[in-house]
Amino acid sequence: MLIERFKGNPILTRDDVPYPVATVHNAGVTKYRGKYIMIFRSHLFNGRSILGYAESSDGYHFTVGRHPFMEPAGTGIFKEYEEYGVEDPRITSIDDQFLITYSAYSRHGVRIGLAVTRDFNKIERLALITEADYRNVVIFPEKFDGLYARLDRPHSEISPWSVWISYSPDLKFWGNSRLIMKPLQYHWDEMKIGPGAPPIKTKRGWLNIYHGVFPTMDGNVYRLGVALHDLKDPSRVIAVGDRWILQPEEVYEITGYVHNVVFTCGAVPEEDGSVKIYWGGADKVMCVGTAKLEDLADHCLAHPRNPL
Ligand code: BMA
Repeated sequence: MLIERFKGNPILTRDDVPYPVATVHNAGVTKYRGKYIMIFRSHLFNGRSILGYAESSDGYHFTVGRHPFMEPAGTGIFKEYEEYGVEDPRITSIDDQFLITYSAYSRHGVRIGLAVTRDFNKIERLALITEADYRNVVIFPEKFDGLYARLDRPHSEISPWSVWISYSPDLKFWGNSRLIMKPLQYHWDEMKIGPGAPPIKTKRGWLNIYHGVFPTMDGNVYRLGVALHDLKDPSRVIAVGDRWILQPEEVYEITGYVHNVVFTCGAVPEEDGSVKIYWGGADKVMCVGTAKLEDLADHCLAHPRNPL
């Protein structure tokens, strides 16, 4: 097993939240001042989502903040595009600040918002950084030739749900976009793939832990896979591991708000070469497991497939 599930899973449920929510899932996680900070998604009882805050000293036992962290904006352009809710946050630490990307839902579709914080107390919405029909934007924690880089996942009928890369000088304007990874027909991720956790730097390349979806008669199954990107040029995918690294197996992954889902928005690398991978179980609870970064890189290289 590449990923060892924490025995105390699920680590966070709606019962841990001091305000009324139906779910706790798909959380971005990072470290700040020696603490693990988790920004999680919750469905309200009207089916729309908000983001909550939790913190932990060991990465396993989290305490939830008394109030929501982010709710749909009340003013300006963000109000118009977040009307239906904010979802699936990813956190990247870069330049002494934390960048939080999130899906902004509205009557115009889904696009990506970018908020910035230095202390998880004061948050500023910087920009809406995609048009509609984008989800799953993860920003690299380093710049490349002076440019920020992100993986994202636009959708079109001709080339459905594939992974692209884009660059930006200022986090607001993004370009030089290119498709770099596609779903593979009749494989576990044949229907959709999308970036999961913000990429993690290892000696052998950037690890991109992503999700893949397979359609079945019983609905879609969400699993996790991993790909390795070149350290200097992340648009170059060195290898995509052909086999999944995690699939719904435990009761809290098989049944919940949406059945058969493991979905990651965050993973925290540790100094000992391990990584804590966080995932939502069945869109209802938060889970964690550990893996070795070396093993994940080996997995990509041992069973590689063509990214395109
Ligand atoms: C995707 C997103 C995720 C969710 C997944 C499974 O389309 O909505 O937030 O975890 O479906 O329901």
